[in-house]
Amino acid sequence: MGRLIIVSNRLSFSLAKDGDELVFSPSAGGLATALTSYIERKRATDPGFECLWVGWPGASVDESEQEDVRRRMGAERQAYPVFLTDQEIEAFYHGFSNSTLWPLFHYFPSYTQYDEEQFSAYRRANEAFAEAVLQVTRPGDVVWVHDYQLLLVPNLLRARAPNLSIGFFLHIPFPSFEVFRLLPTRWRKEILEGMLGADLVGFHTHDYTQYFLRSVFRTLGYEHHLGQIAIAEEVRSAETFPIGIDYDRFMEAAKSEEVAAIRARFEAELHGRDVIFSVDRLDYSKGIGQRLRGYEAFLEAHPERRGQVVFILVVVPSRTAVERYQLMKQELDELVGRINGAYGAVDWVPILYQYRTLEFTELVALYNLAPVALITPLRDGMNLVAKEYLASKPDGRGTLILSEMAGAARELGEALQVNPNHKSEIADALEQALCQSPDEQVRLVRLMQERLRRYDASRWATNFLETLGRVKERQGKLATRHLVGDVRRAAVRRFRSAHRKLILLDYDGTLVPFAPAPHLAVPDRNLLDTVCALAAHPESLPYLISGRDRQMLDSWFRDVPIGVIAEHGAWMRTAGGDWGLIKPLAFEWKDQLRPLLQFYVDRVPGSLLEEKEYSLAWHYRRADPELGASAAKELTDDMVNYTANFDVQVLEGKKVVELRNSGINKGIAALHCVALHAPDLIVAAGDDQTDEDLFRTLPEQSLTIRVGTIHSHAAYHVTDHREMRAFLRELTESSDLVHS
Ligand code: GDG
Repeated sequence: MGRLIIVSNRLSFSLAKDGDELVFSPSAGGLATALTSYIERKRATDPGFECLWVGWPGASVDESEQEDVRRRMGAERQAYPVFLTDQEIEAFYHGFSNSTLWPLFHYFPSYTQYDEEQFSAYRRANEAFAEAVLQVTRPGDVVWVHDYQLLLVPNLLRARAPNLSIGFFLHIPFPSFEVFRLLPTRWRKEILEGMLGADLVGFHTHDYTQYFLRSVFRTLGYEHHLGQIAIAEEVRSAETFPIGIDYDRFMEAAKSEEVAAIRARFEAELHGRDVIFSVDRLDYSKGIGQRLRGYEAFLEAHPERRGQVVFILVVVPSRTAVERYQLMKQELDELVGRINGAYGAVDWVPILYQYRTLEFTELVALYNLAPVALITPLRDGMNLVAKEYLASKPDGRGTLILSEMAGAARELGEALQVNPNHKSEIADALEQALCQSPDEQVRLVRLMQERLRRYDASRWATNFLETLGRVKERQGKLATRHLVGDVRRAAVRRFRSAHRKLILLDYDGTLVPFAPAPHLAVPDRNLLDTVCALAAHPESLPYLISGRDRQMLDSWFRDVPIGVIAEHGAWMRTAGGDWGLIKPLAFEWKDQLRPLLQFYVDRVPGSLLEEKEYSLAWHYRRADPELGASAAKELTDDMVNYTANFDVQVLEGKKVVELRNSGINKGIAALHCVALHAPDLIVAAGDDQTDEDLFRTLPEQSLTIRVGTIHSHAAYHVTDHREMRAFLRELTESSDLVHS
């Protein structure tokens, strides 16, 4: 592999001025630590591994000094700077990133600003990052972009370097569509398109991935199949990769003498009191106020615990330039003062509050000594503090109280999980934690530790990058060849030299163009002649394989010697034979779901309900395009939920949403035909998702043709139905070209 180019807003270090000297100091934070531990391990085990980190150095640099900084960063830190002015940082970072995206994605819509100027600044800053990446990338490099400050970067890169391997990871939650849609439509589209410029988009939890896929569908109309999104000419992927920590680093530090000494120093001040510990950046998403009220409720409900416990509350200064954060600091100071004033005594302060950054060893010492960690964010992408607490317990003793709103809650099921908004739940959990037996503590902590040890930060990065490699490979496989020139002549030759030929042809979009209503797509003379010629060709067995009902197909092709598969593979008849069901099917579900579809017919003028024996289809070809498209997305979304308990699947086709029994599809029907006729060559053609089932199922050496798009499981593509018909005619015509 080429080099790994990491792109994030902040680098793994910050630049600061020490007098006239520029100095580098390490910057904390989950992203930087996780990636640094991956890079270090990789460098130690793979001598060929090369990595370059592109990002903002954390301070504005005078133009006169930029060249020098760039050179030093390259030589000393394998990093490449993106220089931003103070004004740019204000509008891009404090502005759109932290006053729009951060609050909204953490479910604080009332704190969200909608400022067009800031969005423009965000776009410009993203362009600057993309430009910097393009300056340093070489062919074969892999680019991995991180987090909410750089959502537009993947697509900006894609536009300029179409073949680049690009990954994107979001470290904060992706909100549900109801919240995401609060962004103006244009921003929403640009953001999703921005992210989809990446070949692989990663999230911490399955929910975030699903919310993203749903927002993509509802906003841009791209469907997905198990997280794979087919957009015009490409397939992108969205998957879940929960971030881990550098487990060994915490475990080793916790066992070190240095940490033991700090711990002893702290303990001497605590007089044997039970410590409840928390550490967060000062942020409204962390629920610090609610947590303190929960602690207050605990002291109120358990007077016997007063004087016996102490809450060490560490709050790390953050985003101090944003007004909302300054306000929060005041509120927090007041709340701590009030609780300490109300419950404290001459020899006991209930909350030991520190507003500062801790040294790493101090942090581990506190994790290690605290019998209880109270980690209760209102929302958190993952939350590494919860994981670090567990990794700092060599003896397995301790209890983690964790908010169910943190991404980490998905992996840490053995923790005491609480709703962070509910103070009595926090109070009860505190009491429960203090009563938990040592054996039970060890049992639960060991289970979680084992998971954290195996799935650590390095493993997280490795998984992501390996998946990105696979996505790229799969894209290569899905690129089809245009059925023209030599490729086409070779295909015709294969057809002519085969003995028994099965030909499976989709109808709408493949042999005829789409008509305003289903019954209007009547086959013309030219098509009927083409099909008859195929049927007359020696040892050729043409079949229509369509989602349409059998009556309509019969009425059009009654006099043509051709087999027909109807309703996506529910029914089948051979040429001149009788109809039979491919497998027994139920249809009672239709009565229950029909009224829901009817509701959409009433709501969207011009749309109509088509009823077939084993399926229901809502067509909106004649409806207002925008209303139709947005209602179709809503309907599909609704139906996926409604049909969870039925044996029914929901399919979005071209201007149609269709419900049909699961377990039938064109692929399964095709296998029946193959078993029946034992052909030595299969030709199959189709134009939409339902035909992909067919292409996926047929043997690899089949001659499969997708109409209209180049990314498909088919081997070849043609542009439209005309090109398709011309190819079919060529199969049966005698032409010297073919034999040449
Ligand atoms: C984003 C997402 C997601 C904190 N105080 C001190 C200190 N820290 C370190 C901790 C931990 C990290 O900072 C904070 O962890 P978070 O999980 O909150 O990570 P962030 O980078 O802030 O946030 C978050 C994360 O990305 C990773 O994807 O989990 O949900 O918001 O590592 O140890 N370290 C030291 N002193 C401190 O005072 N030394």
